[in-house]
Amino acid sequence: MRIGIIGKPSSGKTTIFDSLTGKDATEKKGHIGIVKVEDERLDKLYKFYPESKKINATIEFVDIPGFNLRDENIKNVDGYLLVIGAYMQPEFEIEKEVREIQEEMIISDMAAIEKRLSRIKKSRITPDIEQEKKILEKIIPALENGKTIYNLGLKEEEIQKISGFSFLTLKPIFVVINEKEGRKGAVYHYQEIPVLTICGELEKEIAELPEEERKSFFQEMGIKETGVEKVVSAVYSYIGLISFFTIGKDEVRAWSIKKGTPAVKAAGKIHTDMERGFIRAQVVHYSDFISLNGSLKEAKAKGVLRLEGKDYIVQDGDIIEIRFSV
Ligand SMILES: Nc1nc2c(ncn2[C@@H]2O[C@H](COP(=O)(O)OP(=O)(O)O)[C@@H](O)[C@H]2O)c(=O)[nH]1
Ligand SMILES: [Mg+2]
Repeated sequence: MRIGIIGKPSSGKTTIFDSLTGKDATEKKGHIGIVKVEDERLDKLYKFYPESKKINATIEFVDIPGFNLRDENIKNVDGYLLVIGAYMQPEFEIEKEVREIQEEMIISDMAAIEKRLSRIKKSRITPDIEQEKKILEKIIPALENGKTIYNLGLKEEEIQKISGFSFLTLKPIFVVINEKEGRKGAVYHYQEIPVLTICGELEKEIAELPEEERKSFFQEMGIKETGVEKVVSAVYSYIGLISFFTIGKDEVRAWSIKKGTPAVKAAGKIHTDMERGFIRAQVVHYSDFISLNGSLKEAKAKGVLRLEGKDYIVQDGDIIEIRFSV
């Protein structure tokens, strides 16, 4: 999962990026930062395998300077965090700022579709191309009416079919209001788009504190949730992500996938060989595993450890082992 941070100059993109990817970022290279997704369940699973390595699920954030549609980073993300610099402008309109960005994205997607359709006109129509054409022709009127592809309610297989275009409006947008200190607590709404309020400067200071000091700082300031926690939980719920786990003596690891992902695709997330040579997924749910004190043997005896086929829809909290052969 990769989220691009966009917005006007000086809105606070880099400040927010630093606060999200500060000390906790496992890796930080220039304007890309990888952030660990905290999960208590993973910590509990790790206790059964203390010799192993604990690996959290991650979200990548990209600080995108300026909104240049030719910037490859703009396309190469799964969603956008649009920063609105409320700290410097007491009056701001979320709707206007979102619309401005969306309109540019719509124009860009529209141009890509028109280019493709005029190519298709000149080529031999195979059933595959016919199908693609149908989807593109369904998208056009929506874009013309100022709607995004994301809100069009396309089926998963239709989205798959057009994934090669990297359409900008197919990606979700989150709004972050970069608020002045002391003005926090305000609640904003904009249609169905999640709007988070973060005080960038303050969050950046927090991110720079050593771990031990952060807790007491939170208490003093009355902060319940940090900016990172807010953003990560918004990304998970709005994009519809769930986590599954793999456990063993080498590593205990959390993986994030979209709700509704079949076992064979989840396997592919771990390793392409596992998708290619998929045989079965051995599955036990986290809650069963914990209530049986981490005993896979007990889980098997109780019938909660089972073998599932490639179409099994992975559930949040499933602990999975892939049987495969290549
Ligand atoms: N007072 C205040 N200053 C901020 C805040 N966020 C950013 N700034 C300042 O505004 C300037 C531009 O911020 P920056 O994050 O670089 O904006 P970018 O151009 O969107 O990346 C910097 O000098 C920041 O220190 C904020 O919440 N409060
Ligand atoms: Mg910047």
